[in-house]
Amino acid sequence: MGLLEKLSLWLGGGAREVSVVVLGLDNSGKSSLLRALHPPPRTPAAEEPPPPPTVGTRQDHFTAGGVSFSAVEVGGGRRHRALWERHYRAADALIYVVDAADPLRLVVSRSELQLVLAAGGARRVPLLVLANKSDRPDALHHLQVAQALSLEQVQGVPWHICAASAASGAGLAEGVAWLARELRTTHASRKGQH
Ligand SMILES: Nc1nc2c(ncn2[C@@H]2O[C@H](COP(=O)(O)OP(=O)(O)O)[C@@H](O)[C@H]2O)c(=O)[nH]1
Ligand SMILES: [Mg+2]
Repeated sequence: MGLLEKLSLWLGGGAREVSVVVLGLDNSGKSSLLRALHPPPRTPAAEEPPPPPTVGTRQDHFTAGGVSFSAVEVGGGRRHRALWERHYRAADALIYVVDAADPLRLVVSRSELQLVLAAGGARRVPLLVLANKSDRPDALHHLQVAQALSLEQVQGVPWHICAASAASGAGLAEGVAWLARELRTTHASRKGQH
């Protein structure tokens, strides 16, 4: 069973549409992450040739087990911002992918994340940060990534960071399980308001 189908089960089954937007700088591993999550179960990404670099605003979209998944690149400069803003505003959750083995770009990644969160305005959707490429020996510890991104200053948004590897699949189940718990809570409290 793919992780997204599991997510759907964790959410209580049914045909619930959960839209998860995946953002992050170019080369952080968004396409690889989607490939790792994409059903049916695939061979580990490490055994396949790497996905071609995403040019401009290529968008991945698929639905699995009632979970609708879409990815939009943040990279490629500010000119694409309107596009990811639109997707973020419509999303139920955000996965923000960071290349933990690229410390020089963490500052850029932090300011992009801050822009994304600011664009969300009053909408407060769960934020899962994946410190990706944790399989690489030069990868920073996920707590160092959290510090570099100033995650402790993120307010009003439930967030979680975990070490992950889109190449091996490590850490993805933990991250997706956290997301599912948060989404369940959000849905439950929304229902409670009606
Ligand atoms: N070692 C390692 N390499 C990764 C991982 N995830 C992605 N990559 C590599 O990083 C590069 C960029 O990945 P890609 O998914 O295209 O990034 P995107 O631009 O964010 O979509 C590719 O060469 C991938 O094979 C990972 O978890 N570990
Ligand atoms: Mg890509």
